[in-house]
Amino acid sequence: MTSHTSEGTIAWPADLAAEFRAKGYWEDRPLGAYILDTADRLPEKTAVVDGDLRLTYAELANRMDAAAERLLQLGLKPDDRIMVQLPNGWQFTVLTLACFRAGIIPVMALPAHRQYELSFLTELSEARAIAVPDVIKDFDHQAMAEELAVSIPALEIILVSGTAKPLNVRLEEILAPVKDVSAARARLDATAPSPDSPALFLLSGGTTGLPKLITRTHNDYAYNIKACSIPTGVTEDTVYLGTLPASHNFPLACPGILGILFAGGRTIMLPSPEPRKAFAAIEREGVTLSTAVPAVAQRWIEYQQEAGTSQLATLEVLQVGGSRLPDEIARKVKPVLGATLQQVFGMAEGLINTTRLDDPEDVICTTQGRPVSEADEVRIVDEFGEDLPDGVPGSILTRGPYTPRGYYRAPEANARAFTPDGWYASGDIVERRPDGNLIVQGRDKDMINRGGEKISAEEIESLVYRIEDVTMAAAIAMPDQVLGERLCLYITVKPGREVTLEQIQDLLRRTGVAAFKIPEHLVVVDELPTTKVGKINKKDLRADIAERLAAAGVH
Ligand code: OOB
Repeated sequence: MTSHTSEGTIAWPADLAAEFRAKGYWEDRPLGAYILDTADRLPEKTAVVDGDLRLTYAELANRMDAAAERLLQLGLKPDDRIMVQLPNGWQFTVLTLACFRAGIIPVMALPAHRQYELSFLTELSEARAIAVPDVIKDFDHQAMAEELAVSIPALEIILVSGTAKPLNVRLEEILAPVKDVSAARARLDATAPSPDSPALFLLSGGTTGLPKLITRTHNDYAYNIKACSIPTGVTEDTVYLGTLPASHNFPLACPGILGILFAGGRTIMLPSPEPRKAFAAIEREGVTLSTAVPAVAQRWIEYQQEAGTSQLATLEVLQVGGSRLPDEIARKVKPVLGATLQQVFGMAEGLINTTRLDDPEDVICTTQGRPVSEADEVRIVDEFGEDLPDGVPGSILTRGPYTPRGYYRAPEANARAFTPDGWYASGDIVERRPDGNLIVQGRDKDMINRGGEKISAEEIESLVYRIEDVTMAAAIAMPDQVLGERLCLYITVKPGREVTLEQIQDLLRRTGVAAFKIPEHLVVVDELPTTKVGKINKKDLRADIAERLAAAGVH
């Protein structure tokens, strides 16, 4: 492991790596090889559907290899990074697979990210290319990419899906098929990336400051995908609807789009979970499996209760995760949507827990399940790191064959989030039941979970301090009926000054911060409560906002 990116990556200890191989968790194959296998086995079967466009496995594999070669011809080299900011569509899938084949590392940005996040991620990853759509909902992603390239000289190549300006590269040309792919395939096979090397960078939910990059290797990610496919019951008959942003680990690989492509099923790519369109896609394609965050599951339930459609007849399983699913909503999934609920408590850093499809109703509706692999190690500990008995909530620690040992180039964050012997502390407060199922009870990380999108409180606070009249700022989670949580900001201001929510929102928008991170509620106070050691007491603030909401009649 001598590549540029592997230097910033903490590898698993050699003895463990050997054990993961011996036990068959790591198969030492690059991710692209699994797709080629499926294409050999089921060439004529439909792999990817996006609106009217349908790609068979043979066509998908053809485009994957053709695109991999074209990316290399553009001047990208194995181990180079490419920022990927694309909505759910066939282009996302083909580009991602092409990167895996060429050994180019996609950095999985979110469609909602803006200048602020993208410039940080581009610099941290030293990306040489970026792939964006032209315009989405009036926002000009191409112009944003061009601005990024001006301020970051290393970013040389702009790929644009849709209409590309003359100096940029049209993504669809890169992703086009070739007549005969065999020569390209042979060349790519000969230079296939090492299975131990980074395959992609996922983004951390972020507890401190800006997002961190999580290196996922071919070996560990392939195992993530395979291990998740078992409890979800993926086969070549699975028809999967992906509506959550595909750059999230959950719809990408748990088992997600990649799991379905490994198994020979069919994936339907849809850029939004809006029920009318999602239900129509489910009916048209005979979708059997989909993935939602709790807010989306709730929307689907409400829509189905109102509209009483017969469009969900084929839907067998709905996976729900990303934030805590309230038990009351969990109980409605089967009766209203007709699908078996699978709760998923996972993280881009690795560990995935799921309920099993044949679990008793009580487990499915009130727990977040158990690890997908027998090799996942989970401990629940108190504040001194001592193991707690079942039934007592504590901090979760985890290790395993698909849970990396550290963030990319982030020694400080690593010192905080990883123990010296490689346990990752996700910051979730979890109770383990005697039957092994986990219940997420809360968290001790300074993060807001807005309908599954994670917001670091510290990141927002540091931006708000750019307003001179703000003397203290604290971002906290405010309970919300729809999203579970929204971002609420408490501030104190200089005497005689006034700072409004609009002013703060405006500043963040101008800074180019993703819309989901913009505070939705502001409370200006004379003083912020502090703890004994002088830190802002966020527990008191959360109680305060709950009281204020109750007083205002919001439940
Ligand atoms: C998923 O991944 P991330 O990296 O966006 O966020 C991870 C964090 C967890 O540490 C936890 O705080 C929260 O999201 N979370 C849940 C949860 N699932 C995730 N909290 C309560 N209940 C759940 N079911 O969110 C993610 C990655 C892969 C699969 C599923 C979710």
